Amino acid sequence: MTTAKKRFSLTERDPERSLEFEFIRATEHAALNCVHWIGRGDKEGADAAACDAINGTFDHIDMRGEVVIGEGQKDEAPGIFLGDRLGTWAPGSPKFNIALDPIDGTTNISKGLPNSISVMAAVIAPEQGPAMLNIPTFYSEKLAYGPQVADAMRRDKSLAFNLDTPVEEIVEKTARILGKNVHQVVAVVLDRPRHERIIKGIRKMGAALRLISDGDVTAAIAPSLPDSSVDLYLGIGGSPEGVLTAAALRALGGDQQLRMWVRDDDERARIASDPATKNLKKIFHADDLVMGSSAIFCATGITSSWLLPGVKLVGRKATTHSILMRARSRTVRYIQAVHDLDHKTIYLRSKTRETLI
Ligand code: VTB
Repeated sequence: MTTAKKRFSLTERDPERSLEFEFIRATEHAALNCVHWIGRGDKEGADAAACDAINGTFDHIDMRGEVVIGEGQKDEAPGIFLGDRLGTWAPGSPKFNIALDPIDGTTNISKGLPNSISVMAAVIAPEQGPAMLNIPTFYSEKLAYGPQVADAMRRDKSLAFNLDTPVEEIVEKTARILGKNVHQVVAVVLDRPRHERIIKGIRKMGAALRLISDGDVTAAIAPSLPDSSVDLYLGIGGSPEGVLTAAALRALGGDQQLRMWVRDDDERARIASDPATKNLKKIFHADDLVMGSSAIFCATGITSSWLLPGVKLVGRKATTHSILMRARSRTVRYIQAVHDLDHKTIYLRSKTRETLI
């Protein structure tokens, strides 16, 4: 009797273990619900469909989820925002802090381009304060690299680099750490005029540059994936995306340096009263952004990326590819699911009953 009770209490003591699979359902449903928006030139339509599915899925899950990092800050698009509640909020149900981006890469979806995912991170809510840092600036400078580089920098200070290091030196040190020639180092950068200096530096060194149009969560995780062939991610991108990336890196073992980047005087004035602005110059690492030992990261591919293949529709079957990881155990699960669209129903918040996709 006592033994049986103990066995069941594992899930009670560690609600991540069972709820993590509900998170995957939410991103799967978001991906499935926005698949018909691919290529239709309507970012908002796709985003609204993804949010509807995420909200609808959580409306049936007993948990108390508070969104501590949402979207909308940057795009002013439809979204799930800071302070929103996910789950039934049944009394006594597990309490989580949640960061999410129903779609990272809405422009890519609207154009039918690769590299879009539905992504979220969750951390068991601490007694005090959020478990994930809500960065008040729209953008941050980012520099992400894999576990081998992170470990080498910790061991040998002469190999270390940071956001202030000239890009040429970053590339050269990365090559040295990885035992590669400089021209074999692969660096990913968002294709934006603000990155002219970084792009020039990478090209000058003869390293391999991969410019992307949007979606830097997958790009910043890529160096920590064993088979991505990407070594570095550099540049200025969305701050919430940086925190989502940090949750993944806590489970994969790589790292990301992040520093707030103020766009203009209007933004400086807008955030002036935010206590976080005392850290404007600080370089954060993954474990400063996502704190504590409990962190779940999950994502489902919508269109294909370094991280995940996109949704594949063949006849009445849809195949989704997702990744689910926990920082505590460092387990990385790849979950491929085949959905029979004649039978598959999902909950949408906009509808009162389960609907076919
Ligand atoms: C960044 C990046 C995102 O949009 O925020 C980018 O982090 C926006 O950059 O992953 P611009 O404002 O310069 O267009 C994404 O690529 C997609 O939301």
